[in-house]
Amino acid sequence: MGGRLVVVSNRIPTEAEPSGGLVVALHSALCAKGGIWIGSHPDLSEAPSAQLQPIGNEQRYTRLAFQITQREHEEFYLGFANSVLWPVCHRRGDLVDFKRSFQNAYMEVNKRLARLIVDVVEPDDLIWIQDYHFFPLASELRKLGFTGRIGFFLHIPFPTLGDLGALPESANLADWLADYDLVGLQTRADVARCLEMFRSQNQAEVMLDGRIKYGAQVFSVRSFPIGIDVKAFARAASQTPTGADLGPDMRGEYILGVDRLDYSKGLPNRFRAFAQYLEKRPDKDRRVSLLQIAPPTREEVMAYKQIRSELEELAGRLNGTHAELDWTPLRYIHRNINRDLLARLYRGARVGMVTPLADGMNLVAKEYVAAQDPDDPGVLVLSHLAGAAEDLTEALLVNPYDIEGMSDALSQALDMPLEERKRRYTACMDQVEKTDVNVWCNSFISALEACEAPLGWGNSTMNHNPRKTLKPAT
Ligand code: ADQ
Repeated sequence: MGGRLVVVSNRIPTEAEPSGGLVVALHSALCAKGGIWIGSHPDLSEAPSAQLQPIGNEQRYTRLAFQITQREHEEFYLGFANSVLWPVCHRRGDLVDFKRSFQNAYMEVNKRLARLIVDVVEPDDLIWIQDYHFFPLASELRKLGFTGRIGFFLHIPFPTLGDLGALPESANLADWLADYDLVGLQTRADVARCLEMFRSQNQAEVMLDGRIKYGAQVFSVRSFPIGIDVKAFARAASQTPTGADLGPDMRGEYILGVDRLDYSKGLPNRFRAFAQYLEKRPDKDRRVSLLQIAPPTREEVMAYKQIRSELEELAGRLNGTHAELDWTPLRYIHRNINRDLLARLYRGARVGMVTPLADGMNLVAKEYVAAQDPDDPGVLVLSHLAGAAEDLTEALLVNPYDIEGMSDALSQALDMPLEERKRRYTACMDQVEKTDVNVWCNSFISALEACEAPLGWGNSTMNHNPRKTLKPAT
């Protein structure tokens, strides 16, 4: 089937050979199919230009950047995307900070981007839009006359009907999603919540083949669990014998947490569960430490400032209570770590602790599994509220609100016999391999290619080069 792949994401990679599982998978798909990657570039000048700007020297596909202004960064990115949509999708309606100007900026950026995109796409291109920054982008492209196939993938949880009530009426997720041909979500539970939203709408009908009819539109909602580059991660983790180059402090037993410093990641309860484990541990001579790596993000947003100071207070109290002259139980690092070192830290950790309160998938859980030594694997303690728990059922599943339960799971993981560790690791690793990042990327693209979308441009009076005659939306 013809047609180029056109990927749209909030940020565009600027390196020639980008790193990070998702970015690498999209880069490989674009190299194989040819096409365009469109995203915002943080270093472009302040005023948005009238067209997308080519960046980089990549020969196999084109990278095109758009600009957002400082005001748009505050109102579109930090505002509507990360102070409204992010908390709504992560079941934290209490943290929603809504202003009309945020929603206006969100719509303006999506409208402007749609106008820039129609100038570079062809009718049989496949457009694949990534994530919550661009929910209304298909609607804006349709208004400009594009009727080719458009897919959307949501990386974060699909909100419950109750949580959707925190959105303003004019931000109608159902209207926005119905303009896609294929809506991809992380898990089967996300699909169930999305269908529940459509079932609550009068004009929606879930058809016998599973597609949704919404007014005149027919489209599909399916789960495509995202994964990692398993081989690359396992290779990086096994390059150095466990602990050998990690410094003297890392040779003891440690529990590892790796998360962006986000309130959805459940870090305060993780610290509390570890403190409780230390209080209750049967063998007082056993010095297990917790290494928590948590680089700050979105620091301008109040809820992120608050979580940072809450954690600093908890960490200080925990170490003040439990540290000894020659032992610090909690090491808490606010930095990004080189990925090879990260892989070795995963491999050296007796326990990988991944306990978000809500998470679309959680790639750290999969990276921890992929990095283990098959002959002496560590144990993954995983929140049942992470998308990853839908398939990694042989991890030690915990409720991240139950601090005693998590503290018990830590004891169980640290004392687990080798045979049980191997059995659980093998089952988890099977799943991680089955749903790696290339499977995710290729299965989404094949499903989008298989969608029957009328090709061409909406207005039949626009014939041979309709794009030139399209009027920008007002
Ligand atoms: P995130 O919320 O960012 O992703 P996650 O899936 O765990 O969460 O991915 C984080 C990535 O950043 C991992 O690859 C991890 O190794 C890396 N990382 C974290 N801290 C790091 C550090 N200090 N140094 C280096 N690397 C670090 C969103 C959704 C998730 C979904 C992904 C992909 O919130 O639910 O799994 O997108 O769809």
